[in-house]
Amino acid sequence: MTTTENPTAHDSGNAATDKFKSERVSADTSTERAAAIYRDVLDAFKEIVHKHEVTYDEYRVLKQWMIDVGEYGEWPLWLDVFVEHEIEDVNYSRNSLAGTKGSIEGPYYVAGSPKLASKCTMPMREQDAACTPLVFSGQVTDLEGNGLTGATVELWHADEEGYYSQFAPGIPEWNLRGTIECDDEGHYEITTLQPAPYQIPNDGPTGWFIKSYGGHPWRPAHLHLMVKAPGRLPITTQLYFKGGEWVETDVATAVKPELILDPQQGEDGKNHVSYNFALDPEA
Ligand code: MBD
Ligand code: FE
Repeated sequence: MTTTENPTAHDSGNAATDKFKSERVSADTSTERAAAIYRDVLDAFKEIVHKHEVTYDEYRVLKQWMIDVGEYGEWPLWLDVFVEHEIEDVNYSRNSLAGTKGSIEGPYYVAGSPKLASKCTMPMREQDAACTPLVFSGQVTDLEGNGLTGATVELWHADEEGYYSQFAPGIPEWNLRGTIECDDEGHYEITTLQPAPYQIPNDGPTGWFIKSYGGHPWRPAHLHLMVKAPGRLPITTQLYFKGGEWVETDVATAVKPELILDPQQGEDGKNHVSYNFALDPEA
């Protein structure tokens, strides 16, 4: 089934799972806290099972589906699409933070992308360069709008077909991924391509899950960003495009009104947009 021309959910799922597994994670959760969370999770299950009078057939389908999600390597995908936005909300969108809003990381971030100058073009192939160029400029600042020295902007996004490098075969390793080193005042000017709406891999169990409730697998066109500066709280976020398809009904529930760009076509035929990132001080 697997061909190089048509990457499958199995390919991208397993690549995301392998990447995730390569770093062992841990959390310093106390026994008391674990007990409280465990009780609430099981209470929620109990309420749902009783409310809907879940049948044995449905229970067995759940078991089978969970096994399938694991075998397709789709836990990073499914969790980041359906759960991560709530985790992000609780942890980064608190009232005490005043800087640029965050959004979910998703399953396709890779640390260590090539360093690029403050004025740069993203690593891309000829076929990417044939798309409408997007010139994305701005400044990384503190909460008062002062430029920050030593800031970096990590950018990653899908190609025109909706594939991310390292998660689909046949794409150069760092295609459309880069770590932009801003100038001494936090400025950057990045030329990339205008991304297209994005269909999450849906020929596997996550796709089956979405079909089972009559949903759609689309995310609006988006850029992924991680912005850092010394002494500042880093942010992970995404930017979207005004009026774009699926902006109102993102399958991953990750759009925020503050994160929508409105690029304008310049006389050079390229789309141009400016966006600044304000970073909160480190806690
Ligand atoms: C993506 O590109 C993405 O951004 C998310 C959140 C989930 C799946 C694929
Ligand atoms: Fe994405």
